[in-house]
Amino acid sequence: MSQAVDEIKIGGIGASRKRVEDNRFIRGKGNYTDDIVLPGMLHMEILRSPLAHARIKSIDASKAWDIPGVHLVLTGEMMATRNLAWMPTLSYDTQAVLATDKVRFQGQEVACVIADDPYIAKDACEAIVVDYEPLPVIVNPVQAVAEGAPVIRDDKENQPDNVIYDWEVGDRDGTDRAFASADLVSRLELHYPRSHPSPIECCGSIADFNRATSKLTVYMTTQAPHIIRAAVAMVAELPEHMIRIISPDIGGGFGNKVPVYPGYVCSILASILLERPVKWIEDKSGNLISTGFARDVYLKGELALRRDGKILAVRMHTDADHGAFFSDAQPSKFKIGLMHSAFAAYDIPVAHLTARGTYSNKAPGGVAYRCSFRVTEAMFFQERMMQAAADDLGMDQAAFRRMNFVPDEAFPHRTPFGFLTDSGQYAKCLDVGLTAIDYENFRQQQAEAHSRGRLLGLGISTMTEPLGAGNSREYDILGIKMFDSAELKVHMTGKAIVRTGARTQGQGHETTWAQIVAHELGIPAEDVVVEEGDTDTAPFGMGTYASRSTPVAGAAVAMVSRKIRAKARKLAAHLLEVSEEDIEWELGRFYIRSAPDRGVTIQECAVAAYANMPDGMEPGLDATAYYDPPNLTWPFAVYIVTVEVDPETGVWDVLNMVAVDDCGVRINPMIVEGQIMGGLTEAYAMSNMQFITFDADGNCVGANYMDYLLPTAWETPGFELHSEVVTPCPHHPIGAKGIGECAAVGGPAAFVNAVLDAIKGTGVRNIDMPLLPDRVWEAVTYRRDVSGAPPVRSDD
Ligand code: MCN
Ligand code: CUM
Repeated sequence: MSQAVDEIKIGGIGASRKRVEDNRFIRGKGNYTDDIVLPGMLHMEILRSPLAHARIKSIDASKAWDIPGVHLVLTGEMMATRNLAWMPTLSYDTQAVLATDKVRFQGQEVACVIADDPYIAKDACEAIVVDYEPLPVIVNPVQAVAEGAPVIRDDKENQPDNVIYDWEVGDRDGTDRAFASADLVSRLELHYPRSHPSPIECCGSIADFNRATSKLTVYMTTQAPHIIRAAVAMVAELPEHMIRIISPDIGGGFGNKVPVYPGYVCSILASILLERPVKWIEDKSGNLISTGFARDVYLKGELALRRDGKILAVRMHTDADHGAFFSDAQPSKFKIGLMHSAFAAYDIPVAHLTARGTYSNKAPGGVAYRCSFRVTEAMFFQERMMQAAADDLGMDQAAFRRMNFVPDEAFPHRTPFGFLTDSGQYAKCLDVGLTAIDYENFRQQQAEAHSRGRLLGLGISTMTEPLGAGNSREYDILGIKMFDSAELKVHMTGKAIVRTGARTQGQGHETTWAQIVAHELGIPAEDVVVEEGDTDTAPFGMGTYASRSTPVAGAAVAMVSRKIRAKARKLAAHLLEVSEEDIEWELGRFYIRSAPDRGVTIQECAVAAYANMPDGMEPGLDATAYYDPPNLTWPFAVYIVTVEVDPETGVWDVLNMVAVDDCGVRINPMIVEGQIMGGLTEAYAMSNMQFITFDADGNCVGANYMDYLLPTAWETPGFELHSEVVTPCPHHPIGAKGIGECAAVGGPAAFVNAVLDAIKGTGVRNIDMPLLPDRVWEAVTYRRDVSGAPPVRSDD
């Protein structure tokens, strides 16, 4: 009889183990960057530009220097003397650290003050006099390429205009031919607005340079500590072993904490100059106005259709507004990130995408906010186009999607843009969703309600998205290949510590990595601590974003556990006095094949590794694994929403929302559900209330929580989650796919499609997000599309 330990009881894979990190978080015992106090620490504040585009004629900081308690005032001019006024971006552009020649967006960093406390520093910032000469402002791509537009990046040689790139992918001629043979062409144009991650904790850093040891330690809010170390080594020209980046507890990242911000750089330089620790903690408005934004992409899309509903080809053009600096933090060689992952769920013979990127007088950023490098806009465009096409064909929404899905037996499937999707059961997921929402019944209710003047609508979004960069063949950041790592040390008592190159920000890695160890070794999860985020102790890895932790670092945790198991097997053979070939494994225990009662536990093997190893064996039981995934993982999701729209006010309410997610094997089902609910809440926010926009002068609308709306539990609708469909990832050691972003990526289209379905009779094809009541009202009342593109009127 088997004596294996019970996997669920020890908190292995499939156990909804409570999050161990919450023990400290709910007791107020988290350790965030702002909680850290170092002896002799000074405080830094940033002076930001009030104007979106202006030449700097002069900066007079003399009054700031005179304020008691001020230790240093940094300006662009001083940074320039150290070659630090500009820094390289992850997209091979340059970005101003502190402005020298011009300011290029409202909120741009102009100067920093370092003082005894943050209040003195803030007052001193206000004492700095900057003489600006205003310049014409650009807030959208049309203005950026207009005749006579001011050149925003006149600092760059070979930059005669505001175009950053013109890029294309796919088969242009083949697509043209398919369009020529189509029965029908469906077209859609829309804008995905700027949105913002808005984690509870803003960005911040404490730089601590020790002249005696030459070591620089930086505590900071980063999702990718090792990448920051590499960047600091390059920019500050310090050797790597003299740089230690520590990312303590993070109060939410959502992509906001991937980029390198001027505040980090300035605090580091200030600490080097002053030889004291310097803390910078961003305030909320500073975060909203200047931090790495997301989206701001315009789409022109076309589907070539056969009369029976078969999609023959896709043509897309996107215009991306990147703001003042091209600083997309994305690791692909594709200029527009993974935009061309669009339509991966559908079996489409041929496609072509053109993309143009332009500068504007807006904060830089581009790919943050719960998205794998523009997958969010890709899937939104896809699912909005799918709805428009089904309507143009007069076909049922669900049937149109189903007939075009990649069928189960077609995997691995090469998409028309060249991605290789791994596995899935798309039609089955859709069926689960349709049953859950009671589709046929709702369509009847909808028709009845319509006859009485009530507007009910149903929106569907079905998509697969690429999560988990890289593989190293195709993905790199500044030349560093995308892979990840895990180190596992099993102590003599059989307790263990696992460290990875990822960095949790709320996703629960401290809980789930221990579950993978439990699954592989039978060591109870509670006997395994997880540590991440310190470059002096963690193995080299690329950090947490793009839902890559489970696909890459999580895979490394499984692989390193297997290395440990291989060594433990040798120890077991020694302890049992048989040869290794006679040994079998069951969870938590090795035994002799011919005598199953005679066995040793993994804990007994651990003791032996330190106390009773065979002659010639290296003592100890620890190992490191680097994992280079063969492919991205491709989870699939179905989101279905029903709404009622009030035509008198434009207000819409969610009646029901159903989510069917297939992310392969779920390590911790409860955490996965938490990820989905959080993502759906953000999807609801983006579709309903949340955006950052600009008036014609480049003033940012949305730089405070009066304008930038966050949904609370009160506004957020209920979600019904389904986990019936599990298609293991064929190339992942435990069959898991990423889940962290699916709901935020696929969710928005379901909400928007539902509202447009409710007002279908009006002939309106598009209302740009967020679907604020006044926009919906305008669409219904005047029977016209409503654009959300900036500039907005400043009194809006
Ligand atoms: N998980 C699982 N089974 C799976 C897949 C994942 O149990 N099949 C678990 C993982 O072990 C992990 C969590 O779910 O604990 C998320 O895993 P994964 O999908 O690998 O995503 P990452 O850990 O890489 O997290 C990144 C992702 C991104 S890119 C954004 S943005 C986002 C998101 O996570 N930011 C978040 N979710 C967030 N959740 C919180 N609370 N805070 C953020 O900042
Ligand atoms: Cu683009 S947000 Mo997440 O990948 O950190």
